[in-house]
Amino acid sequence: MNQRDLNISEALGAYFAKVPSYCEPYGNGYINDTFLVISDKRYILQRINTSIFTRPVELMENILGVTEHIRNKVCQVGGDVSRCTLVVLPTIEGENYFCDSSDHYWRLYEFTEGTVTLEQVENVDQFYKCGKAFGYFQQMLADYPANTLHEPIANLHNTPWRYENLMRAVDNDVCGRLSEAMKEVQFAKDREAFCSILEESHREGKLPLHVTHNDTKLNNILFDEITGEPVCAIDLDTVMPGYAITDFGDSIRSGANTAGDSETDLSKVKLDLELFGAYAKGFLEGCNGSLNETEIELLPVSAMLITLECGMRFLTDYLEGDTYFKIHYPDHNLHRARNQFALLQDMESKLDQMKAMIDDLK
Ligand code: ADP
Ligand code: GN1
Ligand code: MG
Repeated sequence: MNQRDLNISEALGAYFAKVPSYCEPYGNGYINDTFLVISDKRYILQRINTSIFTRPVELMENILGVTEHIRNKVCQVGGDVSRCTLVVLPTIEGENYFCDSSDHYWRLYEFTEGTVTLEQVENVDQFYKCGKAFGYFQQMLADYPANTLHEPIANLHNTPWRYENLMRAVDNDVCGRLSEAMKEVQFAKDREAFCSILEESHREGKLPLHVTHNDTKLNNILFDEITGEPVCAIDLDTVMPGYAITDFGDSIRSGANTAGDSETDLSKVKLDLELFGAYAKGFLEGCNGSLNETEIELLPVSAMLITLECGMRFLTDYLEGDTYFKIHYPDHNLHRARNQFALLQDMESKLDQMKAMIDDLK
């Protein structure tokens, strides 16, 4: 039995008095190690990626607080409490997580039965529903005491900080890769002032902090397998205070690109305006009035900003030797950066159309 198996056995032993009949890798998440466990019923067992989430105990505190809050809210309105959010299960000893002998942290969730996740949208309506679910998630947490939340990853969506980080990587050029990326670095430099657009609005008091999800990809929504209706938002590791519209922007960046984020034929990389409009409609309905005038106005800009930010993160990682994002070949991060910048360029050319669509939804 290898070390990995040994740790799984240890984790299973912490949660189950009798060894479960089944435990296999599950899902397509990129961050944590996820397993489907079958014993008396189905469970999701996860090993938290502590190289990214360095304070797992604080992270679990966030998840417990937020899920309890959502359950209370749904209970108040007589909704389906069993599937409205993740359910953290205790170890035999009553702890909310398990730390194994190799210092790996584990947690066990109820398996949310009768649900599916989607890696790509099959139709526009699914993206509308995804927007509605992430908007609703924010609405339910609108009165959560945000100052009690820990920050699991510092500066995750601090775009000016991401820009500075890129410039540091350019100056250091530790891998000697800068000559391959001059055009992309210039692309980011040309947009330096744009990086601060949300921070400036925040300083002017127009952009409030909300409790946000911060990883608003389509596959972090569970859909009912029969009705196709959204059931809940999962993957709550990055929940922390942030700008509401950053969640909107990251969904558009990841879900409304006409190609995948590793596509190297950049002529295929475009913003799908129909998907943009559908998501915006769903998100605004889900938020149900919790966004102010400035936030609504900045929705298109937030999609552009998060796309620029993500491109800069890929580019930084390329220059620093691929230490953060998993890569499948040596230039993968450079190609991802080019892809994001191509998407941004297309968004820039469609800004007026995006704004008109948002105006129509007001
Ligand atoms: P990652 O952070 O690695 O993306 P996730 O928490 O998103 O990990 O989990 C990975 C996948 O596991 C999800 O996309 C989903 O398919 C499945 N999953 C996670 N939690 C549950 C759950 N409670 N019920 C059913 N499926 C789940
Ligand atoms: C990371 O691994 P994945 O795709 O779930 C990253 C996101 C980026 C995304 C880009 C915690 O998420 O912020 O947008 O890659 N998550 C973290 O593909 O850094
Ligand atoms: Mg996920």
